Amino acid sequence: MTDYSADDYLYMQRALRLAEGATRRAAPNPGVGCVLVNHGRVVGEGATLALGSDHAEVQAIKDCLARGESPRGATAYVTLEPCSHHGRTPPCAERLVKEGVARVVAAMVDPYHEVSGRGIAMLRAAGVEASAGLMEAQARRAHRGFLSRVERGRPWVTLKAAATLDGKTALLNGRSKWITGPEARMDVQRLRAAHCAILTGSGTVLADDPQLTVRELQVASQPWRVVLDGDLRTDPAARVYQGGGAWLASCAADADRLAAFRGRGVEVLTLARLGGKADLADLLAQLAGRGVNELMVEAGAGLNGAMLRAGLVDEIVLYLAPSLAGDAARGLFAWPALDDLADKVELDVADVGMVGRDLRLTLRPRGA
Ligand code: AOF
Ligand code: ZN
Repeated sequence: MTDYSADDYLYMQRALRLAEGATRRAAPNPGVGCVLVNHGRVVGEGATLALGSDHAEVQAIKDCLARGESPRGATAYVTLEPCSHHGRTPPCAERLVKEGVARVVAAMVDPYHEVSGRGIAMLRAAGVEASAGLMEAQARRAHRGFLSRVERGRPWVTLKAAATLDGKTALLNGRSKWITGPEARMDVQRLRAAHCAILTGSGTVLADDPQLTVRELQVASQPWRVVLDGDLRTDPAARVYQGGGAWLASCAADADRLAAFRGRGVEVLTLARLGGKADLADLLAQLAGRGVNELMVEAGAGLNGAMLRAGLVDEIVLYLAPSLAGDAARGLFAWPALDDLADKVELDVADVGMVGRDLRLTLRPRGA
């Protein structure tokens, strides 16, 4: 166990903040943060750029040199173990050695099979004092999407829902617009912008014809939009399929109908069936295979319920409007009636706050 100083924590905290800002642009790579400290001063910092471009360590070194500072003898704080492999870029561990960095403090070991401890070993072999484990829990949070994809073979899944205080999302006639206020809707835009892909179901596309794009914020690229439509009930002219970046996930094999989607630039993912329904685990595995680290689910009660019951939801962000819609309205999560309250789904509240006039709860399925 390495002993870390109060300063070590402070600099790692700074690296973690850099990491959080880089997550989306770096995907499917982890958005790593790196801070270089020499003689008690920050002399360089950086975060991972887009895929194929510089890793965080190289950015921090370039920043250091651009400031006219020296990385020689410095300590590098990185939120993930420096890589040891020749991937799209040369190994960061090698570069740190070459620049004369004396000490490397990593928040965690990189679970990616090409690295997994070799970066630290490479540094030590070259005489650099290297350790991993400072603020690991925070780093696991910052890199949750990458870690989920590498360790579990599926994206980190955040399910977003908006409901009245009595848990209703729509009237029985399907009307569901404007449950929450403008601030909550803006918050949802920010949430979308932080995700690699947005998943919805055929029911939502048929009922609401949503676009599922980021519109109120500037983004370098739109998240992919994924529609789960097992039986091909949606129309290729639906808004979600327009403008590129849309994927259709279906079990259907109707070549003509699928060709109509492909003709509009929609990519088709063919899913296995499980108990007559599209296999959600297969869907998530395929999304991971396409580099989706973080997936946001914005769907109706059917898909919400199925995802939750399948144990495929990591976090729920629930906006609750201070209004009531009454018993005869649609709920958030559909599944068969329970006979025993012991079968209820238990959640833990991770965070609660207000957005405008609405409540926002962040919830974690217990045991997830
Ligand atoms: C680092 N620093 O900032 C990041 C790392 O094939 P490449 O070159 O794009 O490398 C991808 C792998 O490198 C990725 O899967 C992960 O294991 C690691 N990411 N490593 O030293 C960084 N983003
Ligand atoms: Zn690297």
